[in-house]
Amino acid sequence: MKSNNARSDVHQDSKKTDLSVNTADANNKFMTTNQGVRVNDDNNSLKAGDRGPSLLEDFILREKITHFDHERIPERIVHARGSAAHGFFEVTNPIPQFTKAGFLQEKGQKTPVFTRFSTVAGSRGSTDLARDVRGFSVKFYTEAGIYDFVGNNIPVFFIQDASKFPDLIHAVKPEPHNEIPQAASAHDTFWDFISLMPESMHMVMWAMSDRSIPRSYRMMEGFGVHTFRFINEQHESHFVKIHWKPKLGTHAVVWDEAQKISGKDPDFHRRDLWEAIEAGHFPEWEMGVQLIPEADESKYDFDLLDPTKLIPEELVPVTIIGRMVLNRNPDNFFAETEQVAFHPGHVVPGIDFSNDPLLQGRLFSYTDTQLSRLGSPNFHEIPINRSISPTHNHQRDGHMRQEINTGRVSYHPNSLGGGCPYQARIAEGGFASFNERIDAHKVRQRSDSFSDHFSQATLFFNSQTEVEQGHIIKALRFELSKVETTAIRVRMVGLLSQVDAGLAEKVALGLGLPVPSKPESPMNHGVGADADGSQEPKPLLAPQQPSDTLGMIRNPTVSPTIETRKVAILCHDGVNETQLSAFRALLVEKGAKGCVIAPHMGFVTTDRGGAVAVEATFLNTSSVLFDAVYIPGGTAISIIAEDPDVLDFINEAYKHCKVIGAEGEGIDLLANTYFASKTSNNEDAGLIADRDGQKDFGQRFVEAMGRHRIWDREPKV
Ligand code: HDD
Repeated sequence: MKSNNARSDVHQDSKKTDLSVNTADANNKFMTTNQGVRVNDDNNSLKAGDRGPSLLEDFILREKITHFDHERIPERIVHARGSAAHGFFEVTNPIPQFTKAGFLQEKGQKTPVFTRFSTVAGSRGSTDLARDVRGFSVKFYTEAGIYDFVGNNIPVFFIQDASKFPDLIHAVKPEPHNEIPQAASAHDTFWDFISLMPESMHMVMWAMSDRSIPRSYRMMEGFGVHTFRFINEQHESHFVKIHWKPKLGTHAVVWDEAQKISGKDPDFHRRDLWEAIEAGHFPEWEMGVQLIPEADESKYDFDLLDPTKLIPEELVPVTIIGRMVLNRNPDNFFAETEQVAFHPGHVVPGIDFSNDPLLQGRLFSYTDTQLSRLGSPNFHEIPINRSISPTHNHQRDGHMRQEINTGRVSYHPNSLGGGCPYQARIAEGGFASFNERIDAHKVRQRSDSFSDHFSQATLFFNSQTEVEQGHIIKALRFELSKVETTAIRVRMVGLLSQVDAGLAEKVALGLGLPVPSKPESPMNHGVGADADGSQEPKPLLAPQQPSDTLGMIRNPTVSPTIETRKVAILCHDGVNETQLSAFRALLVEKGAKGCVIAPHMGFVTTDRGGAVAVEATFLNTSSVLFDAVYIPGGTAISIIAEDPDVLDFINEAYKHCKVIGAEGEGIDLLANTYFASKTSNNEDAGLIADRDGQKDFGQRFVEAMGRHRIWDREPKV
């Protein structure tokens, strides 16, 4: 599958061309029925007299209503809420020595992709800002067939064996008797399950960190979670973990903000992704791999097959091999984002599976779920799922079959069809599974090498800054305080004491509980009762050095850019036009976006008699939807100085540790806010106040905003 650059560029658009066969544009066209008959009156059903009953004969009405009645399909059992975009993957550093995957062979080679991000627990209409894991799925339309990456924004998982997945999801979903709460893990059944599953503790640490409340889909890492295999031309295998690193850095909001965004704009992440792409700010990630030779399978003190463990980047560095750019929004949400069907079992030659028991179960689940969700084994024919490389086999018929197979042969081997379609030799691109030797007893058992449930949870906690640790503690206090059954809270504090004594103490304090001297054994509740009864967690791993890559504040992917970030510009009639214009020009120069907010829509007049278009009002927006706030001067600032909505706006920005810039009389607006006594930079690094028109105001604002949040302020709020 070699390709030169010219051919690659054609290939990059090949999925777009493929989809164009199915796109429909009604511009300048007549309205018709689904049978192609032109409709003369779409407003009145056929009746016996203008006041009489409707007639069964009205095929136009019957067709329209029948179709409407069947518009919904079952939502995904998990990851129901999501958003997606088209784009391409480009190889920047080919690694043919490790994989023969055709789409990874040449520098500059491009492959079309369709990428969907999601939350896990909520329904299709739930808020984007739930505290939850985010799905990160990429469909690669390669010349050798579809490759699906189906990962998350967290590198480990709650459970080690697929047989527990239905239990995990039943526990986190709204409780079955009253369907409460929606898109939230803060309830009894979730924590009941978790408190009996010590293997979940590593993932619990991630889920309670700010990773589970991202600022944007564009600012999340992605992880394949499982160890997969790369297979090269010599049929040699390397274990591989796949990572995505966002160009804009990994960033989060704070929990109070997340909850408020859920009310102000539950589509916050969906809108952010859509608007960024529409504005030409194409989201971008680097793809990296951690490669482990087959011979090193047992080198580490954790098991590569255990999905509750990660490989610290200090042990095996991440090698960047390509980049993904999302540059086109879908034309139709249902046809593309809703109907796209991912499957970790969709692999191409050069990529293969490991024996991770979670992955092995997933290999069954994803086709099965599409059958009930999309209703037919022909879901691969839906345009968004269709491979751009030709498909030929003897699978036939079924609901909604699109392909018209010619000839009389639908079996193999055959002589009547000349033996077609042919099987491909490996050299011809035929897929051959890695010939791993397996010599074992058939058992329902978990390897002892899976039994250390706490060491990496501790590693994660120790790798966080004090601010981030504080957020984990608060998140656990929040979640567990919503749990009504005291015994569950006690069990959880017991488990946390195995991660870190200080963590357990602080969470317990918030819950008004003592820390138990010994965690309760899940075996008291029938967990771990296997043949030898030995599923108690065992520490296996040597203590590990904290790693900056596990946190967000010190994470090497953190970037000081303010590109695509949103700044609220608080305006009023009489606003200082010179300051406002200079500031807006600065934002444009830095690739950021300003939004003029005023007491009313329409226009505000400037001090020089100009007019500035207003984009939002203090009534219809909120500071939680912005990354920073700017207040230009203007002698009439008192117009908004007493407005509680304006004061709330500034106070919330303060509370969420955002940068606030104020010039001239704009500074006076701070008098009634938490900033009241802090109008000099020395007192708050996030307050950029300039009464005298100093030249470096813009530069200082951009630098401060590039820090994302002013965490030094947090202890005060
Ligand atoms: Fe899953 C969807 C990611 C474990 C069963 N999963 C789904 C999606 C993502 C993941 C991102 C949404 C795909 C989309 O956008 O359409 N799932 C994961 C990860 C896992 C994981 C990273 C652990 C490492 N999943 C997992 C297990 C099972 C499933 C163990 C079942 C045994 N997942 C499903 C599913 C879904 C799904 C029921 C629902 C909708 C779909 O597949 O297409 O089959």
